Amino acid sequence: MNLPQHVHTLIVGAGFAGMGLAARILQTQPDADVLIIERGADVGGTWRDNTYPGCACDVPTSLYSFSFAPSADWSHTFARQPEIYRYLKKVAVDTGVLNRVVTDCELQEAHWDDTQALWTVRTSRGTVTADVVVAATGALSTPSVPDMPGLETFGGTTFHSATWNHDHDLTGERVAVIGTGASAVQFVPEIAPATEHLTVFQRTPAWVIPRLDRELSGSEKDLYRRLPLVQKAVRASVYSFREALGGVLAHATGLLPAFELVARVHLRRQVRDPELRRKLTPNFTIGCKRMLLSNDWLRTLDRPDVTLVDAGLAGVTQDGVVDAVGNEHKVDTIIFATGFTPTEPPVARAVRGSHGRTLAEHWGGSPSAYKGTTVAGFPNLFLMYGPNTNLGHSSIVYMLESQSAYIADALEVMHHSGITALEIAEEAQRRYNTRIQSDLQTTVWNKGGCSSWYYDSEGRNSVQWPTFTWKFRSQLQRFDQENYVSRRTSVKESVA
Ligand code: N01
Repeated sequence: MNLPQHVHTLIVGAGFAGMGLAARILQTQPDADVLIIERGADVGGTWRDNTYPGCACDVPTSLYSFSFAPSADWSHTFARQPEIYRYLKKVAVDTGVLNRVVTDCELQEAHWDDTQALWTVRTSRGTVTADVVVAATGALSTPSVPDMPGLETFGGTTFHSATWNHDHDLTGERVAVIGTGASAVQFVPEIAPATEHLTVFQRTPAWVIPRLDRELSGSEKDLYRRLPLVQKAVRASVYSFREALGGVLAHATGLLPAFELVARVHLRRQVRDPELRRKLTPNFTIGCKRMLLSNDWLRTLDRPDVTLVDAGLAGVTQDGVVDAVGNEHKVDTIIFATGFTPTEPPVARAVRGSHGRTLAEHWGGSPSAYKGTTVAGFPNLFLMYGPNTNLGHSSIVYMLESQSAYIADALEVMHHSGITALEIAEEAQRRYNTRIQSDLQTTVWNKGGCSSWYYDSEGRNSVQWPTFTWKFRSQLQRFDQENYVSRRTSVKESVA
């Protein structure tokens, strides 16, 4: 599909967020003037890009899927990456969203023209104007690679877990893995048996609990197909359990020692070496960093052909990695499992608001938004998975669907009221964020004694949602026009 000259609603990104919003809009208005631009060659977002061995969802799939597109085909309670990618491609076809996607089309720059109340969007496939832009680019889409001295001199192979090099055979190689987060715990057990030696560099140990995963039987799948209400009930029960967990992490941190006990027993069962157990025991409250789910990560680290280095990193030589105590670990390949840049999303550097500054300049390293969705100074711009919408316990798809409902409602309000420009009032955004930051103070994410990617360069937690997810949904179920400054023609009228 080619890029038109103008579109009413331009969505950037065809992952869970962008596809979900487009599907929601098309459900009620099949002729809606909505288009998605996608930098990749296909829909699927993070589930298209992350193809590392063992890649799977660490939230039960009954909840980590669209509420409007249940599937009875999942192989396990925690679905694997290939089937989630297949699912998204199928949803794109079934909902008609695929016909609205321009692939291989990367957003390069977008600026707001206040006089015309219009976004001009420059992409790798030409320029398009839009009344409304939605940034659905994902918080965990741009790989972060640490700036390690000497990395450019390394003679072997390097890649990031999110851009796995499938052409490179790790069999019989000495491999270094940097990082011990949610991605590493999934692929390290998969590659360890093939490598000659695996050296895992850990900066901070994480609490790990068992993944209660199981294969879904044929009769279960049949039941879901014949009685969709049963599957709905399962989804509701998983949701309720996750909400209860969220309640503990946010409001009842006194109960967390019970979870810590589970993690300690898991560690004791899987690792025989007491010194290794010591290295793997965190010194912060469980839940402060994302709890990791794995049945084989800890056991893998106990293998004789796997070494855990917790001394920190000093740099890279031509044929190895040097740790902070000066030992050189000779390796053929370095795999970075070092996560992403959620508090510095590249889209923020590309989008320029009414004052001529980019979102990144406006944020100054500390993102904030109203309801994680709109930002003062950036009319007719909506963010999905924006600041303070991330979860440590439940499905981001639930949050994204809440945002979809809010944005779709905003578009309807604009249409019916003849509004050409809509912008959150600065005071409403400020009040909202004061409350979010205050609510975060009592949560494990803020007081659990860890450092995490939830904190931005200003030391502010601009990533986590601080409480139950139903509260987010109830705040976003209706577009609250009264908190916005809206313009119908060229005269700005404050309705705040
Ligand atoms: O990244 P991470 P990830 N030197 O940020 C270490 C989601 N996800 O790709 O803990 C040395 O969790 C860093 O150390 P430390 C999920 O939300 C979802 O694993 O910061 N080490 C850490 O160990 C997850 O949280 C699914 O001290 C460095 C690791 O690298 C998010 O993606 C599946 C370093 C990074 O861990 C990211 O996961 C997988 C440095 N300079 C992932 N910089 C689902 O199933 C970083 N590290 C939905």
